Amino acid sequence: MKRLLAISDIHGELELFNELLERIEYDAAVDQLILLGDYVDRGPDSKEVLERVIELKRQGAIILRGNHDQMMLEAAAEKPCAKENWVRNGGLATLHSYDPSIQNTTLPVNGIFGGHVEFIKEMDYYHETDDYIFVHAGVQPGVSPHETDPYLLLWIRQEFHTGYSGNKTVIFGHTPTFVLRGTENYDVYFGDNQIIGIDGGAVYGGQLNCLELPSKKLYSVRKS
Ligand SMILES: [Mn+2]
Repeated sequence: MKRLLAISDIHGELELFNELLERIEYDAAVDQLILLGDYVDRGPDSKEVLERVIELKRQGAIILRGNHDQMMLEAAAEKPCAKENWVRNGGLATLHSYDPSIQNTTLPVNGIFGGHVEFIKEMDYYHETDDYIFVHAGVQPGVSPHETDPYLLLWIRQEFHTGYSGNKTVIFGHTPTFVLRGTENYDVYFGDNQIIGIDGGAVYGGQLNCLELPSKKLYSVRKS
């Protein structure tokens, strides 16, 4: 059986991401890699992570959208307040990965991302199989992902974490597992309501996790 390999919230941490792909011995010919979004912001190498992700998509990986990817998209589209909102959420680190000379006060955005904005626009909000739903933040309890406001798929937290009771297991990132637990534990979180949180808070000094399915085997890397 094909291995499903889920990774989330890379946040510009290219070195950790590459290290994790090596650790899991990812082979595009036999494995299905699913990335759950938030490739950019806060970490040092957002541009390079997106370049890597583009390459992985070409080889067959499923690439989902996160709220940070969405914020970058909206900033690039010059939506009102979008740049300020993005910068408040770690977007300046992403801008610096494209152009180290960018100052907080000027924020030129248009045109510096090359094809990356178009690439983000192609990202799906969720991926559903017979057994699983893969999504960045979660789903609205009682509502199919197809009928859910995409904003919630990118941003939902508590309502999903405590309220989900569907049959399919939901694999998600967005809320770091140490927050889900309320303890300093960055491992993958298995809720008793069929939810599995995999964001190990790598960019906050935690770890980058990979969940292998259906085996539920776990892998993780952290900064040395
Ligand atoms: Mn997120």
